[in-house]
Amino acid sequence: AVAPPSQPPSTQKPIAIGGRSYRTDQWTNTPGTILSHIGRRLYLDDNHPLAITRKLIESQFPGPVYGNYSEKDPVVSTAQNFDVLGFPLDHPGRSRTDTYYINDKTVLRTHTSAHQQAYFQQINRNEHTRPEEVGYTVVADVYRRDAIDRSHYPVFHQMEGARLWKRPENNPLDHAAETAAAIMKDVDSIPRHDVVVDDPNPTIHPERNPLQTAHHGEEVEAIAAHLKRSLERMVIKIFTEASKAAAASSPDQDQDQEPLKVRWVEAYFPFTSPSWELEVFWQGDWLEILGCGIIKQDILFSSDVPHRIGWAFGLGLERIAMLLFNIPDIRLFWSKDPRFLSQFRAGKISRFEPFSKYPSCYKDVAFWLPTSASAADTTATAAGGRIGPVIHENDVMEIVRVVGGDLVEDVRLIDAFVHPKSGRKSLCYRINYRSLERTLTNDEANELHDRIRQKLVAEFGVELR
Ligand code: FA5
Ligand code: MG
Repeated sequence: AVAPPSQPPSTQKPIAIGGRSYRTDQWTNTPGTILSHIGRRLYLDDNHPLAITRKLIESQFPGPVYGNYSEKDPVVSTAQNFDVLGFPLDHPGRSRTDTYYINDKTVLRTHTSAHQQAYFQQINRNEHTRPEEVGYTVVADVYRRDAIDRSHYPVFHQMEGARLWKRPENNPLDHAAETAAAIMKDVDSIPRHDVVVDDPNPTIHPERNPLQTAHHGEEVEAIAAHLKRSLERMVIKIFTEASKAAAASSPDQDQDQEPLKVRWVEAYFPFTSPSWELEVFWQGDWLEILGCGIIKQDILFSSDVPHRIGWAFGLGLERIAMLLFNIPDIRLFWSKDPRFLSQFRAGKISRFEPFSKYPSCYKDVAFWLPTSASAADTTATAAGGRIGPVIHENDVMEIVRVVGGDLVEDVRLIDAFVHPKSGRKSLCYRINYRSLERTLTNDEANELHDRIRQKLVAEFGVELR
């Protein structure tokens, strides 16, 4: 199990969110700077790029089959976020270094999958009033303690989607062929596309990407086909719109745009099997757009829909919006600057024209980890890991976030070594201070940097170098 936090019991007051009060305890690690993002609901502002992106994707998952929803309240139980979905007790996602806890039983959701069970239950409740609605999309803000750079922000937005089919109630495995044939009719009704999609792996791999053999048979090939065709179609629609916008913004330039390249890769999630990720080749690199898979039957059993089978996916809205609108920095989504907001119109995909880019101000902080660090702990500090027995890289990021807020563009580990004699470990992080809206003075950056240095000493007992 995840080790309980070592800090002394918290003396914090209750936390108020959306008119409700939550007790705090030694698990609480959500700062006010994060809480202040709750309730913005950017995806509801019609002229905001996240709302435009949401609508474009929802249009690919229309009614009456799919209901399109959003979830306002980000506070969920650890049961909803983890247990129901089959996260093992030692899964790193449960750790306080990765997740914002309100208290031991309550977190800010780390993904929209926290609502899967509720939406499956809704499909069951509406079985007679809205029998065609066997799928859904849901958009929501999600929260993660993570790295700081132009594509990571502690608050971002996901869209989850799922689609279920009914199976015979008795011995569904004996009727797998019939179910598969029925599902293939739905696959055939998805409009074809002519983009070449790389999909080198078998749909099911016994070790790497197993079928849930106790519950599923050949229907899974049909469901996988439906899932993949639906998501390919959505991604192709998005990228076709993006290239149209690019062409419109520079009409006389010869479009030396590369053709769209899309590929499927095997993946792992505790709540789907088999699972896949969809990647798009964008500006020289494969970019992960979404994760998806065949829903674990145990979740359907515990969500009042035991006689159904289906797929689910989860995607990052910012990631898609950044591609669609050519938005270079994820912090911009939160900007209230009219130079940003005035560039977007409901229903229109356009190229973002950066207003002037202000200068970067790089400052390094180097420190020795506390000597209590065992000499054996010399593991290289690759990004995103535990950097000492008491410090996780995300904890360093959190100090930078709390002090520097949106004035920090990115933080990178630039040096790490172990002193050959003392065995002490030294780290150096480079912080890039840059406002999106104005030029920072060197004094301002120095002041922030000093506070970050002092906080590293006060909270982790590091020795500054
Ligand atoms: C999940 O969150 C799963 N819940 C997705 C899922 C749903 C799988 C249903 C299967 C069935 P993951 O952590 O990979 O998976 O995030 C999903 C997507 O969110 C990513 O593909 C990416 O597009 C986006 N994403 C993840 N982390 C970030 C981040 N820090 N900033 C922006 N987007 C992110
Ligand atoms: Mg992923």
